[in-house]
Amino acid sequence: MTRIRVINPNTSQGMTDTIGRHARAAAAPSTVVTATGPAMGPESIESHYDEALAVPGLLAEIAAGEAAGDEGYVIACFGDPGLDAARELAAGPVVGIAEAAMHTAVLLGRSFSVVTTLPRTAGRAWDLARRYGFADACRGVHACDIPVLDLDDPAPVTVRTVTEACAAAVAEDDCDVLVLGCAGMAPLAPALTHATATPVVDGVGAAVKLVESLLSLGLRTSKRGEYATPPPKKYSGLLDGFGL
Ligand code: 2AL
Repeated sequence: MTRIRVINPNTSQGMTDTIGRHARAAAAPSTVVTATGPAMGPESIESHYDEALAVPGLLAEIAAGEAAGDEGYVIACFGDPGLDAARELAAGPVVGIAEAAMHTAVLLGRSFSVVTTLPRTAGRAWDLARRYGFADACRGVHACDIPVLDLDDPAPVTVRTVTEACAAAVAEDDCDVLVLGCAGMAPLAPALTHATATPVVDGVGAAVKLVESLLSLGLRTSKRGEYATPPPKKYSGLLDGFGL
């Protein structure tokens, strides 16, 4: 049995439930998926401000997972918020959905485009493509202009808008693969694959499978250097209790 904690870093319970269902569908029968969300933070993450303030709650969920015996973690938000800090805190592997989706996409084709939510999130997607070494493979980042919470139990018009954005990305960029830029889009992946005749990678499923793979290979985050446990110190004010 493998225990994976899938953390939705925003506080939308509906989105946590959707992510949990999707993660369990992707997971092996022997994997126990715990889908959680933070007790504090923004209800959706669609700005740098949201992202920064989502990280303390996310790290508290990593700490809770360590206490509960979880062996690996998925950060289920496309900005991969707090990824480096989470790797410092957790003993087991931590994978973000953007890095999982982008790494998976380049195994399926020579190029990919990202379809994301609001236009203001496109810069972060580009930053991550560069960080992970995919600046050449990433042909474009296309925003649907849909707020994150509209993707939870989406209306038909929302599904239509995402489908049109995916079709436009393929037509304009001539990309081989599409990457979904929000955890809330995960349930749409099969229909979008069909509609665009293009592989559509959802990062939630990809990250669950990557964490399972790393664990089954006996691989863990290196604790030799930058991802070693941070030095103990006092944290104060609202962050009282975060000191290690
Ligand atoms: C996201 C996501 O995956 N979850 C969230 O709150 N915001 N991504 C995005 N591009 O807006």
